[in-house]
Amino acid sequence: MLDKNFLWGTATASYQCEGGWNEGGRVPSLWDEYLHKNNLENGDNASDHYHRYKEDIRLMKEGGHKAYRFSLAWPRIIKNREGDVNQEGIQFYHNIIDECLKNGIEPFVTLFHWDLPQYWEDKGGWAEREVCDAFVRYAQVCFEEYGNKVTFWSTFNEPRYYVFSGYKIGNYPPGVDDTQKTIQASFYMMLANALTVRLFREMKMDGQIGIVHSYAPIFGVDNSLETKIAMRKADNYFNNWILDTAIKGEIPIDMLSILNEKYDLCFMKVEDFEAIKQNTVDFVGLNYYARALIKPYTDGETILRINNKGKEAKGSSKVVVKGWFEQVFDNPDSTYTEWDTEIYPQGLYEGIMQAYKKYGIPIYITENGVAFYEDVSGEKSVDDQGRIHFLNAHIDAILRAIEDGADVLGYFIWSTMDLYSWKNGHEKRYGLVGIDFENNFERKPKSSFYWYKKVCESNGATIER
Ligand code: GCO
Repeated sequence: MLDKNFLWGTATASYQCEGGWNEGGRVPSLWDEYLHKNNLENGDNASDHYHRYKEDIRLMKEGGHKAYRFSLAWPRIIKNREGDVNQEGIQFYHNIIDECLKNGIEPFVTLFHWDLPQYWEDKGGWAEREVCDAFVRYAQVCFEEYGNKVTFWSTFNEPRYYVFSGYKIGNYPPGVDDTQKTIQASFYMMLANALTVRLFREMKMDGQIGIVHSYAPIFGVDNSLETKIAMRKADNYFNNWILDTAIKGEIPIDMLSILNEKYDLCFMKVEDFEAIKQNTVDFVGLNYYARALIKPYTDGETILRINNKGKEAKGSSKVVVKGWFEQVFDNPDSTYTEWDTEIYPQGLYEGIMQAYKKYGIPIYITENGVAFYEDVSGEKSVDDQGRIHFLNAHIDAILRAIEDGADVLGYFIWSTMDLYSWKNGHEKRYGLVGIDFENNFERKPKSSFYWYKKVCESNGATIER
């Protein structure tokens, strides 16, 4: 039997759901700047959660949810590099947290889900130590304000994804391919994680602090030695760099020595390593969409982003990171979502078992879900049986892992409602609740919403096994 305190919930991120981008004293984030400048579809209004959070939280309650994972927007809370606080922004999150508590929903708060204030991006963003220190000051404001109401804190959402997309692959802002900066940004985020954990302990906060990682459990195409070596390198790149560092306080040494051959690591100070060693997290949040299937990369090989239908892949899960590492190989025998993510629930079971054996700390599955193209404009609600099937299989994988001894304490579906998807606009719909973006942001629960309500209310007993 699942523990009665298991946290069933859903998740969002501030930039992807709030809108109100220039309201309430919010200053621009790097995403506002980048999307506006490049004339790309943006999250100016997103899901209009800024104005409709009460309705959204009421729906969560109606849906039987026990927790809500969301992020605080740094650009709403801190006005400038001097650290001046924006009271209106502070109040907005008090309102959200209070509304959750009033409705019996546990707030599960992320401090950073990618919306760095543009005033820090102007100073070089996460590749600079100054930003790392500024983050800790921002965290302190949040702890002081919300500390007596919030039990679950996460420092970062998916640092690996943010850093590599922005600094190496270049498909997210700042949109460059610069390995030296990639290393600096990764390091400073992990240092900021440790310094924030230290602050949390020093302030004697009544709660727990963790980190949320985009987890890609590693599988090999065969059992050869070459593949095993490739898998280890890929694991360092995909997972260990974040997980070993945050949970064990150790940056993978084989990765550092490879990087040291070509790049300048002198910016890493002895006291940084000490801080990382001494300040590790209480829990880990794993976001699971798909595994990484690895085949060794031969230098000079042409890398194609091809999906199983022979077309160019849209999904970022198949983007190859040449150099750091090996290739993520599309498995032609697998099934894929409409957005080209491989569907592989067994990877979640195996990933949890591996992570639990290796780290032994409590795990929350902080994101899991599937995107479809859906038409929500009609009178009838969307009958998303494909999503129900997907979620059922993944929750089953989690329940099996728990039965086999893993300490998984909560599960959050991505996403609460349809959102703005980074660079994919509003077409990529993950929500249990549909949003008619064209029609006054009307909220329209899909079949999966009612299905999940039963799962939450029965504490998982309605999952088909
Ligand atoms: C998307 C992505 C995101 C992420 C989330 C990561 O399509 O935009 O899938 O929604 O899942 O922001 O934490």
